[in-house]
Amino acid sequence: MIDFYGTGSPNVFKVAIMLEEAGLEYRTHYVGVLNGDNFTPEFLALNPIAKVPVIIDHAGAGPDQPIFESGAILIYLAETYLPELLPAAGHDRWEILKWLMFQMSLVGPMLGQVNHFQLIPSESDGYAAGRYRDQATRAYRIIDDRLKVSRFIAGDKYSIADIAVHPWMGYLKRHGLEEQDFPHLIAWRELLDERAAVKRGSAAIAEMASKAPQSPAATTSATLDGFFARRAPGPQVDLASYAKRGPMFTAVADKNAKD
Ligand SMILES: N[C@@H](CCC(=O)N[C@@H](CS)C(=O)NCC(=O)O)C(=O)O
Repeated sequence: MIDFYGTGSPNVFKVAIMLEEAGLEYRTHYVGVLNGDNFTPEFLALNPIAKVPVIIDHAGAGPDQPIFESGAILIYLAETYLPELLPAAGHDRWEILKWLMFQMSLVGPMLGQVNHFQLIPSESDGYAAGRYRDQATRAYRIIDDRLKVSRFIAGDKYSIADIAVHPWMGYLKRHGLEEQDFPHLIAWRELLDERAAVKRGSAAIAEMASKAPQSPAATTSATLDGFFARRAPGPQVDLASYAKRGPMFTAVADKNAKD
């Protein structure tokens, strides 16, 4: 049995897909990151960085070694349960790890910051917002170019690199880009959307997302300052306008809303 801590977000979605691909038994624990539940002593004991996802694999690493950071979780689960998604050695392993690191270092952080700047009034910081938008566009372009010459992200086989990148690609339209300009990315995204494990993982994430505060009023400015790790109060967050772009923090629901 695996305890799986998360919320409705792309980094958590990666882990849900992987657990489903491996056919593992797991129970989900919703962590209300918008309300600071990730800063409780209990949660900090699992992850001192105060972020989801986290897993505890009672049959493997055990409760003494919770695993955090979605890339590390994917590596752990592949090596422990599904080595075809990350071979133990050789050419394919390094292709997969290179592209996984690209996702962890560029795709997640840059697209995540675009999400952040979409939450506050656009005039709050034009230079920073523009820079993140440019870097995110660069990441989307790299992925489309890669998928023009490669069936999957790391080569001709589905791997944990695909699982890491896919959940973030639901934001493309919301980030102001046109799907028709990224045809290879969209074709690959649709191929992955059809996988049974992705559908089941998506349902698990939708269930976690449904526990998030439904009304902006349920989240206070002070907790959002905490969520954004602001040292001083920042621009007022406009959750209502953000919500109008589609359901919050769920790449999956974004896509469903679009369909
Ligand atoms: N690099 C981390 C990022 C995880 C992350 O940013 N998680 C967000 C939810 S999407 C979170 O827990 N944010 C709460 C916070 O930063 O306080 C990973 O890939 O696991």
